[in-house]
Amino acid sequence: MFAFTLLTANVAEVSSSTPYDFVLGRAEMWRQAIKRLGPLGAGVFAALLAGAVQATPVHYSESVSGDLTQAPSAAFLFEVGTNTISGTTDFLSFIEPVPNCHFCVDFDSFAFTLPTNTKLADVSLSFGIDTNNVSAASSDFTLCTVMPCGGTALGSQRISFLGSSPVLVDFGGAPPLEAGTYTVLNTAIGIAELDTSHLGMGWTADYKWSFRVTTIPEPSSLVLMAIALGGLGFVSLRRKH
Ligand SMILES: [Ca+2]
Repeated sequence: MFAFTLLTANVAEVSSSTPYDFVLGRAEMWRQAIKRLGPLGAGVFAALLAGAVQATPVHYSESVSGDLTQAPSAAFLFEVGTNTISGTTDFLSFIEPVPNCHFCVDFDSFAFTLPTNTKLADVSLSFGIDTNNVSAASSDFTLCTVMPCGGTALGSQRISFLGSSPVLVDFGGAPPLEAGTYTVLNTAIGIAELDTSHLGMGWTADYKWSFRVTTIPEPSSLVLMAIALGGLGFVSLRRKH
């Protein structure tokens, strides 16, 4: 955008049939296109430029890329848009020991980074659950600024998987969050057994986290955009005179 402005500012000094003329021709083509779009033309143009350089949000699925661990080992670099983390969590209790599993638990923790000039606008969790002989099924999630969370919790929230889905997760009012690295720690999972003599009681929940990340306009970006739009106006005035 900035280079484009410098070129248009030299319009009166450049004679025809130079390499500059080709670039200026393209600039004039864009100016005319924006003019035809009307007052919103400049905004549309800026949005198209921003979209052209925007990266793709994260979409992580345990079924494709592997199980997340209780001690957070996965770290995701989020991008502007809705980033999703999906998987399965469970608490299965067996009164009679079965091979490799008397109390089977699956905690899922992870870390994420918000790039510079972005913020985490909101977080939601959707889920579905299968239960067997339980009256309660829940998980506690804690938001921290470092891994694995020692003494730096920003907030926590208990999610009942027997409640309605999705849930807006605010971790005790922590979001919106500025750029940085954070951890979502699955700190505990709960169960209430209806009948302790029952074999294979417990619950299994499929879940999907949705992290909506938005852009924070940089003051310098706003200045550059104003200069660029001023350049477009400069070209227009020179053409008229
Ligand atoms: Ca899992």
